[in-house]
Amino acid sequence: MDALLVVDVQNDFLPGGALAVPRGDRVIPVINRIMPHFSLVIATQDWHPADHGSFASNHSGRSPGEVIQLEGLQQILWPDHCVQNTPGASFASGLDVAGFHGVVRKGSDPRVDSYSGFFDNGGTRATGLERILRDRAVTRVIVCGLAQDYCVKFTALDALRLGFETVVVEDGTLPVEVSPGDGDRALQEVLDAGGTLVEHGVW
Ligand code: VGL
Ligand code: ZN
Repeated sequence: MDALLVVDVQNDFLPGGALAVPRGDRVIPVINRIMPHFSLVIATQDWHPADHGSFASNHSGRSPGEVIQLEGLQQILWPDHCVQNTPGASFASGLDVAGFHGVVRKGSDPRVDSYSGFFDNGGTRATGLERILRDRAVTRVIVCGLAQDYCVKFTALDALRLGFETVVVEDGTLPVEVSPGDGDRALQEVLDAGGTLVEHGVW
């Protein structure tokens, strides 16, 4: 059984958004095209409280891009983004949300970030995504969405660690690239961990 994981295709990650992925909107038609080929489609949604510890604005004198220690973990500071119940946190208009069978929200704990759709960055608190997949006897996950070098990468790496066959749709994901090359490095990390890459045309 396959599941399509649609990672964080939210307004704040699109051009014009608070944490924009360059050309991020281009993944939308790709994802809409492949969605009907999956009998299980789960979306993740970055869903932060306004006082989230990953926001530079919550640390006086700090700017986005700086790295701090947050509850013992290295944390890149971001602009405020995907604040719960704001338009920036909504799924992209144009994304076929009617094709989703479930939504998993993450990043709600102000003390820890959550890039992966499975666990917080401390690796301790589960989001419930694994449970959904196990209950449906999923053995393979197909991962697409934003951003390739953060939430897509860590979702794919956790899926591999959990024993799911893991495929990233290369043209269904784009990177934010705080540093140039982060996107390609992220894909290489997924390959090195045993994942595979495909183009959406295979569906
Ligand atoms: C993401 C940075 C901060 C992502 C979420 O969805 O890739 N990146 N929060
Ligand atoms: Zn976030």
